Amino acid sequence: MPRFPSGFRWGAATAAFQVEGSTRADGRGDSIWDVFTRTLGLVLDGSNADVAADSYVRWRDDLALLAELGVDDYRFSIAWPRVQPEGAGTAHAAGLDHYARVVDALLEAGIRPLPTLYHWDLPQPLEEAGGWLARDTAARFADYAALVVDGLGDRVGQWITLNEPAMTTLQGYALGTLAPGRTLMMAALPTAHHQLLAHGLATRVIRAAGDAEVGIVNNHTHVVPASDDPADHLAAGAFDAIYNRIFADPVLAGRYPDLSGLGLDRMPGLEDGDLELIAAPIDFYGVNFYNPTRVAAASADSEFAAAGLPFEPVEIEGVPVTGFGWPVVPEALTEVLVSLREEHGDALPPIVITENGASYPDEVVEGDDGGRRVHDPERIAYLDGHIRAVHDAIERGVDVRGYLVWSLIDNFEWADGYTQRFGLVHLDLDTGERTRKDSFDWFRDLIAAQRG
Ligand code: IFM
Repeated sequence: MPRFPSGFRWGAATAAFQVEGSTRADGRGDSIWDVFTRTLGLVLDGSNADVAADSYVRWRDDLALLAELGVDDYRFSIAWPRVQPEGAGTAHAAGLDHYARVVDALLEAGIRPLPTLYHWDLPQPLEEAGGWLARDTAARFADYAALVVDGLGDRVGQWITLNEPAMTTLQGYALGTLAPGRTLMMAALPTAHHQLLAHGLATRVIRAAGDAEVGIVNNHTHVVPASDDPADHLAAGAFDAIYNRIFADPVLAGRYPDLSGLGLDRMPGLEDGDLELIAAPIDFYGVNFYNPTRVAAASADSEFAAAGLPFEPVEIEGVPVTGFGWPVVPEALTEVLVSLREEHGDALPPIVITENGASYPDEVVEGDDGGRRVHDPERIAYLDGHIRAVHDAIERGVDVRGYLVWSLIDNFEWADGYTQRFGLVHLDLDTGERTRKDSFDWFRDLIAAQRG
């Protein structure tokens, strides 16, 4: 592995709903995900996150694993329904106290807490009032952010506002494959703008409270046209707009991309002054990356054409795939990073890779010492390739400051339940037992070697 610049930060990530469990403990309210998981047939294996990795209870075990890995940063998220069970009102002390304990213990262990304020668990009462379709939800998010920053701001020096607003808009409100399970197709677009507005309002709250750093996390894919056919290029441009640019351009450049390929002349929901708020300077830009996407013009008889969409993702042939069937193409991460730099130049804030990783169907076996082991060479190869891809981007002039593996531990993979395992640590779903995978040892050794 090539050497990264000194000061480069290594870490691991999780999210509240995916690991915490204890969904009814200490007065936590329902989120859209509690309701989604209770609806028969929406989660692949019929599971829920009532226990998940039990991290609300076993957080000290997770902390011990992080310390053993030797990470600089731990990215976790704060559950909005623990802080405001009804999505409004004063801070619920028991909820905030939990995160205060976690943050204090991380700091004591020399690990920097990197909390995300919103990783998809919208309080259900807010969904019933319109969810992210309602502009008011952005204001509610700013109120919630103020409570959290007031409670933890003396100890937290870096905040992430939102995680992957694209997935909330596209899968949550357009396709219905994630909570809240709405199938509004193009009518879902106001949720993109309202989430970005929420980011802008929360950024203002964080700035007003002190000198903590702030950033947002977007999921990026490298979009490749399926052929040289101009129709495929147009389709790829439209896909790039709806997946990457609608969420990145307003934050990084204060404008929405050209939406004409999607049949729109302006972003729905946009009001005067919004873009100035959304584009307020941030201290870092979080990139989540998993795979590239090959895009063709929608064929006439496809479900995409039927839904009025001009594009259709098509298979990338001849590359390995993850357990999810996602193509493994590490160079695509370099391309995403270099393109961001080429497009935004010095206006691009330092980048942190806030998530990268892969699911594989891991199995626990008996190790040479009679203990439990998980051999996951494919995950090691995936991580190795993508970390090298980040290094290549740095060599090509991109200012990348950190890399966080998704995920510390196997967890509730949303609508796919527990069928996909992303962890460096294996989770026994019956007992909650944690077993280090080979990738855990590999990442620990990589961090140590980079420091040595
Ligand atoms: O598990 C998710 C995470 O919550 C958001 N980014 C992608 C991961 C893998 O699907």
